[in-house]
Amino acid sequence: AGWLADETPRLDSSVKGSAFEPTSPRATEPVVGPERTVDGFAKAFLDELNFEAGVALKRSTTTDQYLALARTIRGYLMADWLRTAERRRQNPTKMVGYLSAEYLLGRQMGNSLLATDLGDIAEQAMTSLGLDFNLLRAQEIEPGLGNGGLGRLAACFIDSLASMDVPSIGYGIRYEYGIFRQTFEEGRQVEVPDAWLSLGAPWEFPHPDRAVQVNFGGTTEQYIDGDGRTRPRWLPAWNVQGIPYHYMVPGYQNGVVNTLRLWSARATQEFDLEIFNSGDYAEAVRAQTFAENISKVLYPEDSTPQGRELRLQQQYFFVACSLKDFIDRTLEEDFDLTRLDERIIFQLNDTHPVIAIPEMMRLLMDEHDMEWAAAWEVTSKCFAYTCHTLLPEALEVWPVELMTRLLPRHMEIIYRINEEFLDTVREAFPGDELRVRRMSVIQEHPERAVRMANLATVAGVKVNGVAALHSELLRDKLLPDFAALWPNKFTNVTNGVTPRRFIRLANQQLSTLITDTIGPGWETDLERLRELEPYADDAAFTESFRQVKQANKDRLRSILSQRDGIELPEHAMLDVMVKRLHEYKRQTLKLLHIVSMYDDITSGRVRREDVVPRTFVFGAKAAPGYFMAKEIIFLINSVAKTIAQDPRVTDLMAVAFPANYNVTLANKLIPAADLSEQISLAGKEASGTGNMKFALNGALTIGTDDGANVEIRELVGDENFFLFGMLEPEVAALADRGYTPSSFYESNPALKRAIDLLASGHFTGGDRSLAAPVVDDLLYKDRFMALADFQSYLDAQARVDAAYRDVDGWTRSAVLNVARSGFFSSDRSMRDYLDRIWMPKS
Ligand code: GFP
Repeated sequence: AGWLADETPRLDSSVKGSAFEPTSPRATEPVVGPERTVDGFAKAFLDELNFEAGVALKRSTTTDQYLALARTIRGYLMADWLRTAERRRQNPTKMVGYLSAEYLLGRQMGNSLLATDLGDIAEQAMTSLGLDFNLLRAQEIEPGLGNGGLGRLAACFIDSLASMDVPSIGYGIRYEYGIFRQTFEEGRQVEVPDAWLSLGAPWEFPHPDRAVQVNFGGTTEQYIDGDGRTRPRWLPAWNVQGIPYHYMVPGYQNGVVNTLRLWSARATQEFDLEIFNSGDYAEAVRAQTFAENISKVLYPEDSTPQGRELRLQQQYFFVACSLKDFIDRTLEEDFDLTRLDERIIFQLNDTHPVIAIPEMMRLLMDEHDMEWAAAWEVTSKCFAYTCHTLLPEALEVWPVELMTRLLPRHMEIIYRINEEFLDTVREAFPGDELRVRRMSVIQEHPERAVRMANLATVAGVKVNGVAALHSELLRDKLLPDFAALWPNKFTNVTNGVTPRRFIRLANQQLSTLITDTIGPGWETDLERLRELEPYADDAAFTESFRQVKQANKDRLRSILSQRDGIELPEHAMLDVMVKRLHEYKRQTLKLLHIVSMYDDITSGRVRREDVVPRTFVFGAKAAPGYFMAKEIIFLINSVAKTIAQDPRVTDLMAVAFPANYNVTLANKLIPAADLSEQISLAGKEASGTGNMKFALNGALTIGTDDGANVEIRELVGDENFFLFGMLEPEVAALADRGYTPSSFYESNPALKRAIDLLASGHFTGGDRSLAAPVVDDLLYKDRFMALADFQSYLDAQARVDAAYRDVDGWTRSAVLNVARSGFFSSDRSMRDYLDRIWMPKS
């Protein structure tokens, strides 16, 4: 009974840097998961429920059951996870570190079932216990840790990396509240906090023992080190801890499970017991609240200075945690940090994580004793930067004042990086001080600020755009000076989407049809969809294809009816526009088309029998501080309501705007769509990824020559795509000439009628003032030239109608869209990143 001897007291280990020290037990456990049978699954489920949650099946709630089901499924992934990690540790190679402030993951359960191929077993096991499998699945609140395309892209990328067995790790923030839940009150957006963690979080693994300390504020000073060298150091004023939460990222049925590591902020000090005992409870927890705010909400409103500061804190917080985490890993294997680039390439997903660059310099110099030149040598090989925008205002800048106050040591490092960089520029372009000013990492006007995109471009091995056209414009228009200096730094990687979630999970019937037709394996080799091409003319196949589409529409109708109380007509073309609400994406252009169609019908300008019935569906959230976007939402809802109440049109058109568009809803909407609206002003949408998801699910696109639309059209063929609108050079030329939207209004009767009707108050209960913000903006500003593209858009919509009437022709085009869109798999994107950026052959 040796264990009865006195126990060793627990050593008090508060967090210093990383407290994590692995112990070295003698044996490695054989890792086996639960048995892959219905009984095995049912038993594992009951174990979870009884012994983990401490609840008897008879007494359990739906939430208990959902949580136990989730934990059971993850139990099957666990062995693969441990094995993958061990394999990577045994054979360390260069890894990809994806640094992203957003991961719009979507629900985890379906994806995990798919990855483990356990869906049928799980369903039967639940049935055998008398439980409703689908009801349990429906309990999951999706982790909405992202705003839109950028965050969803990150989620697709980590899925592909796992499915391709690429050693990689995703780093980000575990926001306590993700993107807000949208509701409508009298047609206006109201934001409700997204309490996605409220029912428990079965998919995450917190590791408070691996906490990392992150410093902020204070000053810097010079000191003499042990070797008599003068060195700078940071004397921070306050700190927080970052607690890692691990998420499994399962590959598609390949036994690989990678890790997503999201950081949560905690106060370094527990609450102040003395103050608490004195009765001042608010003050006692002040430090705690302050620290925890850092990971409280996704993108706090940044229209206030406090909001902006919090956002910079978030960015530095997760990046500092992640770099420390990774460097500690490499030190575990005694790796020489001057060769760190042989172990990692950090991909900067937009400018949000760019503060990682000076942080890496600081770590190497101040904490690992490297000299500037050596630190720069390695830092400038460890990062690559992806830009996701073309809007100059979307490139982040941080005021020097704020940066100095929050991260004084980083500011010094940024100054020095800039100094050396500007020397390079002056050498390459002697006497060109204007160019120097344009390229400087520090902008002088309107306030002194750090240009994060410039910093990323200076330090990054590569800079890429996210579609061919975007990468071209990025190089030639957004960062032309940098391209002149370093032409080879610029490259393109066209975005992609994971076929696992967006075809296999979202569209099971289409998946079955595809597999029945070309055999399995296309889920990880999407170019194989080409083999469907010959079936575009096969009567049996196209008939099944149409049935699948109809089944998906029926499913959507029933979901919208239950979820939102929206009743859609049974037979109508389903015309869908889902994406963030932003003026450049031009939801207003779509609205003008709807109003124009309504006007044509109600005024008798078209014969009713000539109208192709349409159901228009919108899905979009507006940033809480974005006034115009919210006005547009209100106007869309107003038009929808008026149309629904007007018996003259209800058999011919309907507008649905289900609230709270998210990944879960996308998975139901996209497979049902006939027409995909991708109508941004040319040169403004970097890529789009929704456009790819629709094409892959057999919707035809009506779109401008913008972002990845260009590549979609090239691949699916002109005749299977409805192109409209100005080309990017035409947009630029019009802007140069001076754009006056009212001249389009004056000269185009259809446009004038639509705008007049909108302005008249017809859709807003007779109150003209309610429509005025949007209408006036269109007439007098229209920054994204909706009016200039209106006629061309209407003409294209007429072509859509004609094409839709030809049922066989339309189906053929839809099949060809699927067959020719295999290029848009995020697996292909990952290949391109590997070949062009992360591990180039040369
Ligand atoms: C942004 C860009 C899109 C692009 C994605 C991913 O997404 O054009 O496809 O990033 O690269 F704008 P959103 O924030 O617009 O959704």
